[in-house]
Amino acid sequence: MRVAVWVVVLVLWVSLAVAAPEIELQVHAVPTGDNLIANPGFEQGESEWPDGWSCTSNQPTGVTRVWSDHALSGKRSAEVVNTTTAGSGYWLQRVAVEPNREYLLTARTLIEGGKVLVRALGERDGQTLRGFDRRAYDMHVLSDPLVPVFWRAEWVMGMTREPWAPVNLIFSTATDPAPQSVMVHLGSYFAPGTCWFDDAYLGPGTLTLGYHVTGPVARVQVLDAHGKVLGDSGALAAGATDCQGEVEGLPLGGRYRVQATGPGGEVADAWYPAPQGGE
Ligand SMILES: [Ca+2]
Repeated sequence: MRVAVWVVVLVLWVSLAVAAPEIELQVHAVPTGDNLIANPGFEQGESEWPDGWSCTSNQPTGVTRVWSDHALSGKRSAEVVNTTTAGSGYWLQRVAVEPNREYLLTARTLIEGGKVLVRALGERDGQTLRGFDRRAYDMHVLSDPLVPVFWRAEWVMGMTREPWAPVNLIFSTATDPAPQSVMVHLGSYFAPGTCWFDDAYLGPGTLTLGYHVTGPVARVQVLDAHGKVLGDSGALAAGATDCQGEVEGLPLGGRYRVQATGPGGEVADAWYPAPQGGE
């Protein structure tokens, strides 16, 4: 089954010198297989809790979960209410995984406040697998006065976000040892606020890399990390100042480069994922 929901992972802006092309990237993660998560829309269940999901919290009185009737799809979603900077709490589901695979874990997420964590914690032989702890963070506003200084910039997917935008985690099980399962965590990470999750997905996927180049531009190419050309605008008309395109079906775990060449031969680059500097 191909899930025809495209989700925006990240918008990157690369600002360059005057007269050089400017490149905006929009990368979408596309689910391409069966969803390994049970009850992904939190619709099934009786009485108090949705089927297939459990929970954990380090502050059970400060972080509470609600089987919410506020939903993106259907009638229900999974809500987490966090009242303390000392608290974290998650909805949990164990999902079997296979070795040597690239997986997409994503959930549409409404963040009224606080910080969201989407996590795949590896397990093997019934134990947590040390060293396999994959995480993606998101939050509503970067400038929140409660933001601790130790938050790293790459944890934050956007200064502001659209309601029910996805939080995406891409992880590989090409590790030694490989996990036999992951414990999916969807929840609130050490910041007060309320968040909701709906339409979770874990399974195979691809990336669609879109670009928008502005400024004087003669040609745009999309390349992989080895320099192989994956997309090419060809020579643009003289005087062109705008070029858009996209490449579909890219492997989840790859690195990609959009290269824009100006009319004078000057070259601007934008990478996905963005280089991680300063660490
Ligand atoms: Ca739902």
